[in-house]
Amino acid sequence: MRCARLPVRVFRVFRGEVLKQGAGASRIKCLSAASKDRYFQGVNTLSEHEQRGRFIAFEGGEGAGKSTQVKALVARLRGRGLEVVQTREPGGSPGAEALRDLLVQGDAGRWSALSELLMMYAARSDHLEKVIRPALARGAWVVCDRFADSSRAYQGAGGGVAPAFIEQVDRAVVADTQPDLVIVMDMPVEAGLLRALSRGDKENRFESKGLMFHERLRQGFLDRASAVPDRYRVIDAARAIEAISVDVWDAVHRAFAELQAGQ
Ligand code: ATM
Repeated sequence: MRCARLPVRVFRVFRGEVLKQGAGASRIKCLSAASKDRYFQGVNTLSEHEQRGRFIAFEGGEGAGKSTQVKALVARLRGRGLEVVQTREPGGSPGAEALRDLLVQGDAGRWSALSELLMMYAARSDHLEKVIRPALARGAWVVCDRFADSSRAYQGAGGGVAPAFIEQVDRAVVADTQPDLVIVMDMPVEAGLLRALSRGDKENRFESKGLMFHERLRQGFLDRASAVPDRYRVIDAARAIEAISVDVWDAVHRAFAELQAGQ
């Protein structure tokens, strides 16, 4: 349920002013029920992404080819004349990139899953404040290589942090800035790990966590996708790059009505 753009009056209300009844009423019908309730209560706490840009996240295990597909999608959206911010997690802002270095390098046991979760969300908080929310607020599309479902999968399903705690942190940090669409790139764990390890880079802390860990997180992504099917698409990533790109575009095209105009 999406609203292309709300009038300036409504945006000012979002910034903390009390709502004048009737302002932007023609658009209220395209907001979520919870947002409508808040709107009519007089204080608009609508998220910026609900009102403005579009937010797409790519998720998946190691070696699933996310980065290649992110680049291809960004190029395609830009080809439509859209402003697109390509970003990634952990990272995406200078502060979050500094945390990334701590998170992805070193021994597998360097951080507990709980410490990782808190650092991931600290990085995410900075990324949201400095990059994602400003981009969405000006109407840009944001395409992010990993987002909060990686925390659910790696620190939750893989690392054993309680899902209820993750959701509590997520509500505080991500709040309403949830992705509009999550593309889960799925492939067998062993093939993905072989691909990732063959890259031989120094960001290999998570790769070294063992097969069972990666099996659990793969299942974590799939469980999440079936729990929230309207915002998730699972794509078979064990295929040629071009075939995957076709499916990614199909998923994006179907999810956003504005892309269908003139097609
Ligand atoms: P990329 O390699 O996809 O850039 O991601 C870096 C690592 O960060 C990735 N594992 N590896 N390799 C998964 C991990 N990660 C988490 O564990 N939790 C998170 O919330 C995020 C965003 C990433």
